Amino acid sequence: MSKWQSIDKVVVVGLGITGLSVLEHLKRVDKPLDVRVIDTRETPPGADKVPADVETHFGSWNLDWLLNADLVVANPGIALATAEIQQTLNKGIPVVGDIELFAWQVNKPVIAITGSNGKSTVTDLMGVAANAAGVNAAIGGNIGVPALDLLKEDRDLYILELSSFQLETTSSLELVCAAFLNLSEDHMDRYIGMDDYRQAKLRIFDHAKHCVVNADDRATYPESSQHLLTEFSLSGDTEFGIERVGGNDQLIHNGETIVVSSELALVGQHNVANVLVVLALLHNAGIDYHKALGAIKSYSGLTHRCQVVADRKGVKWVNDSKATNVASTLAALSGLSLSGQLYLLVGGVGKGADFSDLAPVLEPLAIQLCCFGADGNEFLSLHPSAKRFDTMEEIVEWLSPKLVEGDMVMLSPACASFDQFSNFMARGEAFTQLAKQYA
Ligand code: UMA
Ligand code: ADP
Repeated sequence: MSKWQSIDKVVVVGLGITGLSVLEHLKRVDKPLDVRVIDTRETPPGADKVPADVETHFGSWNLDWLLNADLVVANPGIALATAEIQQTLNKGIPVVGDIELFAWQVNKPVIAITGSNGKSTVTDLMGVAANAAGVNAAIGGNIGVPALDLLKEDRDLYILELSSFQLETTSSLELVCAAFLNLSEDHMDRYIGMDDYRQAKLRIFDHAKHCVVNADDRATYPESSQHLLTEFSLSGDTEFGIERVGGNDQLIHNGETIVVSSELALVGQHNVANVLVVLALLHNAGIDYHKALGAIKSYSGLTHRCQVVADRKGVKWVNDSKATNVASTLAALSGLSLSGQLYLLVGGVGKGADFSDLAPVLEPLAIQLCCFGADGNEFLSLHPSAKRFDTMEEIVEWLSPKLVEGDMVMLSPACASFDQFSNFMARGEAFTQLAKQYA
């Protein structure tokens, strides 16, 4: 029986690229629906693209519309705990997200990836690897392409990056395999604590045939013992793991060396873990990873993740704008070896995080900590060098005359960007422009 049988009135909450993809999808459902859109923003992104026959309510909630709907489809930026959404749920009206609508429609295998860090890298590399192995695969979800848009083209495999926000409103997504990469503090302005955040992420395993979990981070394991687990680790003896030989990591599957870390264009231990996950996902999806090894080795990563954007006069400028939490900044600092000084740019929207884990890692480094943005003050006590600025422009203007060969200027802010930029890409591009101007 079609999920749509008893649904006539649909209210979409939140526009943006998700809301627009939902509106398009609802047009493709094979029954006429009465569709309305609420967005609490006065001029939400995408407002000019709403079809003329869809009624809109912008700038506030419309409880009357919500409480008279048969189905509410919420943007991932809307927390289920929001009072108006709670009232809707209390009346027995289902509230789902775009990923749930995707689950209702999709008829091809789906792989999904969640975790606090590394989701986009693993998702993108999975897409590259699956296609290299001859599978017609598409990637989407939190990575920036709404999942429903993927269904406009016929593919043999869908690979989704899923945020905890998206998983909160997803309950029937069947997966050939799912990976939970790691768990570290993030989005503490949305969740009531780490367990609440973890439980949202664990929903990825609810209908997954194979579960790829991180043996170095037990928080990634499902609570029920009924799941088929595939473990990966950078330290233990697991199905997918590493053996250190002469300073090089050999990436191992069941004792067999698949690839050596020095052959990978990706750098850093965290990326070795990401590649292990990709190998595990390919294997569990029945895709021969040997056919993808060339593509995996030459994959150099996404922009805005530890990306060298200028390298002049012996000074490297590194854009790690996607480091929006403490663990990702720690990953960027891990194993960093410099002959000169590190100018580290941190700050933005802290999302209620505790930044103190950075202090012991910063302590032994030759570092100048440059703090900016809304929550820049939160970093001032982490290192004696910490200095407060308002903007990245001010920082770069101040530091550029001091740079000497061997130094590095790195934006790895441990914060979201919304105080000063529309998103992390805009922040990374602004940094790249400054690097090009001052390098
Ligand atoms: N909002 C309102 N009122 C509304 C609706 C939304 O104030 O009525 C606010 C939300 O609180 C939120 C923002 O608007 O701050 C989100 O809306 P948006 O228009 O930016 O959303 P989309 O463009 O549809 O983007 C969403 C995801 N955004 C969020 O989850 C916040 C994108 O992830 C995702 O790529 C896209 O769908 C496609 O799936 C972004 C993100 O920041 C990259 N994700 C978080 C992260 O990675 O940490 C989870
Ligand atoms: P996400 O989509 O989960 O935000 P990304 O792949 O976009 O993940 O990377 C976000 C940030 O985290 C970047 O700064 C990147 O260098 C860092 N990172 C990538 N993979 C990992 C990992 N496995 N563990 C910790 N940090 C990581």
